[in-house]
Amino acid sequence: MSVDAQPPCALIAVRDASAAAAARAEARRVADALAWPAEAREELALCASELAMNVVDHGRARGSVMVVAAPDGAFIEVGAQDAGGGLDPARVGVPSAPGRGGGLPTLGRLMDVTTLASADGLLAWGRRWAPAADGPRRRAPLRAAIVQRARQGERVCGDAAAVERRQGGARLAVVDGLGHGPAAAEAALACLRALARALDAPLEVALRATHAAAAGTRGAALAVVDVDEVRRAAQAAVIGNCRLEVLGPEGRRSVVGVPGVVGHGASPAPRIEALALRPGAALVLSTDGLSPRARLAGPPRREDLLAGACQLFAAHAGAADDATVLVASLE
Ligand SMILES: [Mn+2]
Repeated sequence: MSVDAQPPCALIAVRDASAAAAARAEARRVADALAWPAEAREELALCASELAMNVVDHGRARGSVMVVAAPDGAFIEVGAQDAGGGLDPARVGVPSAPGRGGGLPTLGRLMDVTTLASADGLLAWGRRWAPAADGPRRRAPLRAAIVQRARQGERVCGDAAAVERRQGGARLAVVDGLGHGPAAAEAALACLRALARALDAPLEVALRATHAAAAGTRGAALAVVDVDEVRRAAQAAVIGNCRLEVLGPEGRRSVVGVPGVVGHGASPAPRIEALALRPGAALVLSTDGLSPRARLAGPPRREDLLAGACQLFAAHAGAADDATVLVASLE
């Protein structure tokens, strides 16, 4: 493979606060390579810098920041990995938190998809879709935040989650591989890959393909929703022990799942539920590592999706299972 075929990317070692300027410069370089407008480029650069400072302040100043563009230029991601004590979800987005607390909430506000994955340290990253050609200020109508942690004592999380853009919208999924550890992760990732491969197919077709792809793995439970940003509608399905809730101005609605294990036995006949999404409506997808009592009072503000996901996680994620929550909001 020629070096030119590589999408623009950068890796910045973080040992002290000087890494913030380096991260900012590298983020600008990657955004310039994709000809992003100045405003989006500067927001990306701010996130890279905040992530570097977060490693310094909360990650024992041992870690790195990365900036990576999608091969097709559809998005840029900024991420950081550190050697700290992992996620303290109760602290994220709490304005009164002592010290510099702006890092992760800034990421949640300026990125379209933000993910916090907690292990020995913390992996934090955000994805920003390339600004649309019809206006540099335009942001993707759908934003999401994902918070995830492996079961205590496990090195690998058996849950997986994804947000994939598709024609006119996005497909959101959380998957819980049966049990925990590497074999659970393998099952969850097989499901996510199958859902991504069938991204343009209707949900029912994609679910059948996922069931076939997960055969030979331990199997999984999942919650999937296809959001149609134009019609402000969604199609949703839950198989097994995952949960999906819609929060709107008029109240909340839970999508009723069907029992079964994706990848095992006869293909579970998924019950596809049609949902209307009012402006500001939120979707909450979670695995059973979160207690069934985990509920947001109402749809969070778009800037506060990460804080909302962290609140749910802080109050309702147990240490006895892998836990994942995805909170999304449509403009
Ligand atoms: Mn589980």
